[in-house]
Amino acid sequence: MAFTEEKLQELLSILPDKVKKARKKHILVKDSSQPDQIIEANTRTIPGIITNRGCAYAGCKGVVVGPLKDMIHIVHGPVGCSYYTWGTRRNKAKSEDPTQNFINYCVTTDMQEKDIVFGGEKKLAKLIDEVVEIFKPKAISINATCPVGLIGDDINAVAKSAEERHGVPVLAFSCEGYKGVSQSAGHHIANNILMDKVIGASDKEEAPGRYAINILGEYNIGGDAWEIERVLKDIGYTIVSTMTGDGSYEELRHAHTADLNLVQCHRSINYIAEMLEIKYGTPWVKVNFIGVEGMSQSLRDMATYFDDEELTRKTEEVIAREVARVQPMIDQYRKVCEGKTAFCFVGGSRGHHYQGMYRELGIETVLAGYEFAHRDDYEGRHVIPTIKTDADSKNIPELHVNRDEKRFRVKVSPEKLEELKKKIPLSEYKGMNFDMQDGYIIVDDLNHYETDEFIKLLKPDIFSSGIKDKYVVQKMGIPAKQLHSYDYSGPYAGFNGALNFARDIAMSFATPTWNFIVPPWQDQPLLEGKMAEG
Ligand code: CFM
Ligand code: HCA
Repeated sequence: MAFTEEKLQELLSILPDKVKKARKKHILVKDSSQPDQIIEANTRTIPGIITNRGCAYAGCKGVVVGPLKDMIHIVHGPVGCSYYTWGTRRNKAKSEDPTQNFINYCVTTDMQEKDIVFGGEKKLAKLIDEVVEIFKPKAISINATCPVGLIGDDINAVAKSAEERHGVPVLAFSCEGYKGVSQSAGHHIANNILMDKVIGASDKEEAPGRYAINILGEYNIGGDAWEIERVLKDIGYTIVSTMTGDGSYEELRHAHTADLNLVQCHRSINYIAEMLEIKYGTPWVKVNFIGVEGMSQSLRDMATYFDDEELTRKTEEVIAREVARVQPMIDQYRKVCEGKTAFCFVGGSRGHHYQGMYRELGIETVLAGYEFAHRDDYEGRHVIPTIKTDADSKNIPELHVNRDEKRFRVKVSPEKLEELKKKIPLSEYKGMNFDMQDGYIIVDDLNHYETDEFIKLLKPDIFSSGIKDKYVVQKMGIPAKQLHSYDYSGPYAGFNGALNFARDIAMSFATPTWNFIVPPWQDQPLLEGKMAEG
């Protein structure tokens, strides 16, 4: 057992009682003898504790809306907020029509003191006029930052009158930063408006090809979506839209025509998946395109859903070809990685997606968690299918693809059911999503103090999280891999991505750089020691 409840109590003991009590609920020492372990999530961060979370505006504009390339995204607020979501998230996009690819622009009203005092609506309206004149975009978004809500600017009214003036759709997102407890609130706001105003807006009823899918919750960081799409197209899938990496307003309008929705990042887009099912009856499945095993399993799950001989054959053919190509090279990198340990703390889904890829490299994750996930992410099923015979279905067997508590159903013959049962394990998931050994840590909304302490106690060989803590950790002599931006490398998804990841992780162990750094606890007295001396 690497860690114990007692050690955790000790780690938290220096905190004020109220804080200690609050944090205790967000940290678990994995113990498989207790299958009902639960973690608290999606609650307000303790002020001053220094966490990695972002705000609702970051989740709406930065994450979900920002990657749509054929729209101009206006930030109504301070230039700093605009610059943050423009420069931090690695939104990558290509377009067949370069006049409709605005991904590199950073457009803002640059609110000043006088706008706060007298209101910023006129400035915003004028900016929309300029944007239409200069760029002629397919559509425009207005994204509210904190001051907009505080002073009461009515962005919906500005959007409506601009729409009438120019005949261009203007979507207003009331995603003021302070809404909710993290960027998660912003995902929800973005999902609602995209569903309300964009998805399904075209009058097309048929998908443009066979096996039509949408890839939801895939943001093309480092080109991930391009690698996934390469493989899916090769197998024969028709990709109606990707939400929202390298995505477009135009594509989104037809998204309702797909046969199946894939959900890569459940946290940020489950709302759209749910609404598409309710409104259009499109089923959805969780996928995980990270790692050779994750990718292969997800492709097989998709083929099982479509239940088509040709598609299944092609799926197996592509998996065999790709694995034969990348696995021997990954195995070489694995030799450098084997036996090492990692921390894997990311936003709302990569915390568990990357745990699988680490395992494929022989690296054990000793601490994992999410910045802002909800309990259904911690407890949700990793991937999918179960088969049950539904009492309501009058004994007609149905294939139930299970996600969280809900299921979608496809009627199948009894013979087909028997055949499928052999392929799909019957399982009911209970417990944590993180597949960790006993004694390791699952932590929600990790903060600066806990990062320091867990590193000292668990001494991971690699730390993976984001820009905010990367450099603190590297100065301790521990390689830090950003799993948000991939440290400007990538893609990391799909088969080629798994190879890139293996190479980058092996490189971070092999570099001689670490020999030049001595962690402070090895050559300096600890704080208590210093105080005792003084
Ligand atoms: Fe989903 Fe994301 Fe993530 Fe996320 Fe993010 Fe991101 Fe992330 Mo940074 S949508 S939850 S809000 S997978 S921006 S592409 S890397 S925290 S783990
Ligand atoms: C955000 C975006 C972010 C930040 C990354 C990081 C991203 O939360 O606003 O902290 O390193 O992936 O770009 O999550």
